[in-house]
Amino acid sequence: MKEKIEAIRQAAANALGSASTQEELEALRVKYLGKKGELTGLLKQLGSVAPEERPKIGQIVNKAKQDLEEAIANHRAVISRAAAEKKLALEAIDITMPAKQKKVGVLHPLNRVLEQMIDIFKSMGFDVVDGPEVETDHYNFECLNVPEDHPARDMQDTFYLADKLLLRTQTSAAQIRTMETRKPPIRVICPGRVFRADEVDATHSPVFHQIEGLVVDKGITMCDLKGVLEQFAKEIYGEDTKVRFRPSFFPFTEPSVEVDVTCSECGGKGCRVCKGDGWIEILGAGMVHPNVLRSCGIDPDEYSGFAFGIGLDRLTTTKYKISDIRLLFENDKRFLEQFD
Ligand code: 2NL
Repeated sequence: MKEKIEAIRQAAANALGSASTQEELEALRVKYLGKKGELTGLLKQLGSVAPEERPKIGQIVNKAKQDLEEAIANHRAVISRAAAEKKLALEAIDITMPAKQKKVGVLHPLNRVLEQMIDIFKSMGFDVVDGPEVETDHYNFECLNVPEDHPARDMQDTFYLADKLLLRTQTSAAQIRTMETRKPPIRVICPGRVFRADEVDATHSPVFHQIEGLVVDKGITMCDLKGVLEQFAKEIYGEDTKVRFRPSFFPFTEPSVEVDVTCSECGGKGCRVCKGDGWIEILGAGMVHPNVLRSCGIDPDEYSGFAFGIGLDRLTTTKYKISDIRLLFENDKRFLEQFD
């Protein structure tokens, strides 16, 4: 009997040494200590042991059971500690790793330049006004002193939706509405999309963007026009930029001017960007024609004003040296991402 106990004890100790999971431990416990377990079985055989030996043998078996229970409990603790340590090691976070950069969108180059322009004009006291893209002949042409037979009114140049209903060719109409509803002093700019039935090429698109400005008050002169536009040009192109005003013609202004700035690429010496000229045209402007003031109910003998129109697309392409206006409308991410 003693040898049997010793053999089982030895076998159990060996099995315990090679058990590495909780499941294996549990199987081991059942094998030796369960209801039908080997050590439990020994206790049942006590009857066949000589009576004087029984207490001794019983004690030895119980001791073996106790030792094994203790050993299993210890081993259980070791295994679960090892498992917890392994889990922690797997979940460890290396806080010295560089963070993943989340890609966020960037402003479209047109919006970048637009925001800059709005900031400049706001700082000079201008409000931003908005208007519909679908306009009437009345607001788009008639109020602006554009004669019935003017080529701009031709189907070739303007998108008509119906008789006397069209896609605005400039944002002036929004300013006409402003003059109808506000009393001078008026200082507004109106940015927006405009439409012309142009052939598409590197410098023309049937949809493009304009920012028009309008100032109306008592005693407004060409000096105010020059001062505001010169300040604008210097803020957009840099303090060293020179500005020149050339006589021009628009039906809605008299006198009218076109405004050039010294080429920001070559500083006025002449290069590929300015086509050797040294100057780049950036906008058209003039003193608001008395007929336009009159059509909005403003007395031209009491008030005067100046207005200007700036092509946002051309300003953007020259500022960022973009070779083709179509790039602004294709929404190719590879192009847009460059304006980070
Ligand atoms: C250009 C430049 C211009 C205006 C737009 C304007 C607006 C009102 C009254 C008078 Cl409400 N004028 N806008 C003035 C001069 C030039 O645009 O190149 N246009 C074809």
